[in-house]
Amino acid sequence: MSKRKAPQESPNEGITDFLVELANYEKNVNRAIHKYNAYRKAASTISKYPNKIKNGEEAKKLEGVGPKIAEKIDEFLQTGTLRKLEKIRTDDTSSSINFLTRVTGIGPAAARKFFEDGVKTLEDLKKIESKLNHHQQIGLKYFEEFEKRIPRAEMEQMETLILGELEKIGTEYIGTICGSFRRGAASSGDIDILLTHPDYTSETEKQPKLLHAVVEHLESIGFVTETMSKGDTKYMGVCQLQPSEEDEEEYLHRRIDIRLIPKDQYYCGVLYFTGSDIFNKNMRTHALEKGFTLNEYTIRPLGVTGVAGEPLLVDSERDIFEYLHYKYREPKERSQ
Ligand code: DCP
Ligand code: MG
Repeated sequence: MSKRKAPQESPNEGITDFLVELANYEKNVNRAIHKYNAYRKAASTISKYPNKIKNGEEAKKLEGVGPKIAEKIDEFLQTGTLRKLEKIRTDDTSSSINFLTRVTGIGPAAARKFFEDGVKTLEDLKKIESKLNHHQQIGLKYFEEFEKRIPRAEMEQMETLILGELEKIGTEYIGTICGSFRRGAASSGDIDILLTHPDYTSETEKQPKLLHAVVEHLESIGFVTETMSKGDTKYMGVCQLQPSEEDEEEYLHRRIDIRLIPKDQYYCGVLYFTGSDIFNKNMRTHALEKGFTLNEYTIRPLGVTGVAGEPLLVDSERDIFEYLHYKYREPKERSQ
C-alpha cells in the first residue's frame, strides 16, 4: 500500500487539499478511521465537481459533505485558511506523528510510541536505526525515494518486464498490475501485483512456492533488490529497473507488493486491489443493498437472517458486476 496519494487537479484543489490533510491527521494522529474515511469521501466527490465551489451551502448538496465540512469550506473560502489546520501544523505532537507515518513500516501506533520516546525526525530515526525492525530500516534507508511517485512510463516498463519474466517462470501464471496503475493513473505510489495459477485454488493446499519462485526469479535478474516480508501468500519488497544504454540516470528504488491468490478468488482480488478505496466502499455498500457481501476474496449472497452463503462462482470482474446488477465500469472509471 502506498503512503502518499497523488494530488487531484480540480477547480477546488484548495478545498480537497485541506480535506486530505485533515483526513491524514485523523488517521495518523487520532487513529480515527471513520473520520479519515469521511474526509476522504468528501474530498473525492468535491474533486469530481466541475465548478468552483462558492460556499459551504453549495458543497453540502454533494454526497459525503455534511454540515461540519460545509462550515470548514466556508471558513476556508472566507479566510483562505483553517484555524484547525494551522493548529495541527504547528502542534509538535501532530506534525511529528504525521511525519513519522510517512516511513514505510511505521504505522500510527508505532509513530506515537516513537514520539513518546523522543524520536521525532528522520535524524532521530537514524540515531536509533538498530532498534528499528527490518521493514522500518528499509523504509528509512529509502525514505526519499519512496516518497517520489512512479511515472506511468516507468510503470509500463516494469509491467512489461514482470509479465515477460512471469511467462518464463511458468506459462500458466496469470498476473495483473493493479492499484492506481490499472486505473490509468499518470503516476503511482507503488507496484501492486496480483498473481494466480490454475493449480492453486481455495480447495487446494497453500502453495507458497508459486509465490517464492517468482520472487526468487525477480531477485536473480536484479529487479527485486530487497525484502521487507515474505509470507506464503504476500510478499513486500523493493525493486529497481536496470538502466538501458539510452538511459542517462539510474532508476529509483520502488515499493513492490506481490500477492498470490487462489484462482477462484482471483477476480474479487483484482477488483479490490484495483480500487480506488472509495470505489470499493461504494460497491460494497451497493452489494449489501442487493443482499450480497463482497470483499477482497469472495462475493456471497446474504440469507434472510443476514448469514452469508457459499461464495458465488467468479471467473472475471464482469461476473461480479453482473451478480450485483451494477453497471460495469472500466478500471479507468473507478476513481469513486
Ligand atoms: N485498498 C482498499 N482499501 C484500503 C487500502 C487499499 O480498498 N484501505 C485497495 C484499493 C487501492 C488498492 O488497494 O486502490 C491499492 O492500494 P494503494 O494504497 O497502493 O492505492 P493506489 O494504488 O490506488 O494508489 P497509489 O498510486 O498511491 O499507490
Ligand atoms: Mg498502489
